[in-house]
Amino acid sequence: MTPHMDEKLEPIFQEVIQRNPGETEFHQAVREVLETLGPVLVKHPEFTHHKIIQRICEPERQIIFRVPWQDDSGEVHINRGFRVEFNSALGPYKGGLRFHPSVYLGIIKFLGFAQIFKNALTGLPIGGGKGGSDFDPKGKSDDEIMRFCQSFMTELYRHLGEYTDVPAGDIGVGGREIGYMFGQYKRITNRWEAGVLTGKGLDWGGSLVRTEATGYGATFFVNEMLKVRNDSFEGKICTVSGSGNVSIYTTEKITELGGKVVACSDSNGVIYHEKGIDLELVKQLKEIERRRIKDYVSYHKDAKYITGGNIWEIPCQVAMPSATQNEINGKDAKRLIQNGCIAVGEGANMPTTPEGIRVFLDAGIAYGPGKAANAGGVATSALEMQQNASRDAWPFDFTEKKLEDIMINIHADCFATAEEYGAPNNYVVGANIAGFIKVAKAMVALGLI
Ligand code: NDP
Ligand code: 2IT
Repeated sequence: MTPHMDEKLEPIFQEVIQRNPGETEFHQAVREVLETLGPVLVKHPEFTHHKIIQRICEPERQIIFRVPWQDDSGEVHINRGFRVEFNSALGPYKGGLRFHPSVYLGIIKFLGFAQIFKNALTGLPIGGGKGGSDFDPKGKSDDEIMRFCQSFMTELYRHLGEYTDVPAGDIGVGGREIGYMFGQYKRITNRWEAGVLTGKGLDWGGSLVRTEATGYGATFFVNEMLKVRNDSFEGKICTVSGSGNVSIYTTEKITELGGKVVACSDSNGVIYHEKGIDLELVKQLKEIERRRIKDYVSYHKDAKYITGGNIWEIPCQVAMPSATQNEINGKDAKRLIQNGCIAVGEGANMPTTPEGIRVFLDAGIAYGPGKAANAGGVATSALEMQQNASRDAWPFDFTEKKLEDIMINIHADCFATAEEYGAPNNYVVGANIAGFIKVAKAMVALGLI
């Protein structure tokens, strides 16, 4: 099915482009959602009457600020900080912070927009938001990271709160950065307010399973798509791009479910290890020593490092993009299909271009879009907020089971919604419509705000 924009929605989309010039990733994310909403407006004329689409495309609040900091030699640097508080109909703004040199408003807005529908799909009380900075953490000392995080929070704190806006990690932001930001928030506000950030350390308010949640959740989602096709991970050859948080725990869960991950990557190159990726080594290199993935081959002589390589050229049955946006284009998607790929689950946000998505949908493979497949991370953040609110800490297995149940429900919701709207097996249609309807109904109920 080739998506096309409904004639009522086309002028709304054109207005979004005009009002947000140059924000190409934001336009892409809005187009992907609006292309699926035509039939919803037929069933729900009240959404048109209340201008829900126009309202949902305009963030409730956008904050852009200066982040000055000093490096170890005393030189001053200026970065730009962002927080886009997109929609709070269902709960406090919730979504990660990304530190990467490519960050600008268009990236934060695409992530924030997708987050609204993703968070709604979890069924938990969280609105949508996203933030970050064009700061590049690569090569920075621990002290430099701390000073940057403190400066970032010195402005951001006034916009946060457990009932207002609750950030977490994303690219370039993990437990270390959340720690420095939590410390600065506590110092400025004089409040030990656990619920203000998620992804905290286990000794100071964090939740078991949050570190693993996005990768585990994405794998559970793909497992559900495979089950529908009377299939499983057992014996499947898989490739998982990236080598950060999402990639690592996707690989861990795939392996537990009987699959074999033969390749991972970073922005410089690809590791191919036919025997199966040695995950303990990847954890040691990336989580502890903060090194590059190319160092993997100095420990495994039978593995190959392909400088500047394209991981999607490696034959696999299941592909799980877990690095960044637009990492699979139309050509990559065709190559994956030709090589026998039967399932794609997006751990990353918007990793497949519109052309790539078309190829997957036309081929009829199991394609799980990010806002459904990677919702396990933010869902477990919401479980962390529940534990913080009750000053409780749940055991690992209990929390993992909750995560698995949430992913099973999201899959079932997307699957049923796609059928209901005449697009069976199309999880793009299912995820966009199911997520949108939950938010739209709440927006109608809350009045014109
Ligand atoms: P990490 O910072 O832990 O890891 C990011 C990985 O992706 C690294 O291997 C990095 O390589 C690679 N990467 C990042 N940017 C690029 C780029 N422009 N080109 C090529 N490779 C790149 O981040 P996460 O694992 O947390 O995030 C990965 C993806 O998952 C993102 O799309 C994020 O939005 C999404 N996500 C994350 C969630 C979470 O809970 N953390 C939840 C839901 C989605 P290098 O080191 O070379 O930069
Ligand atoms: O994209 C995402 O869902 C995240 N980076 C996680 C957000 C969160 O608040 O846990």
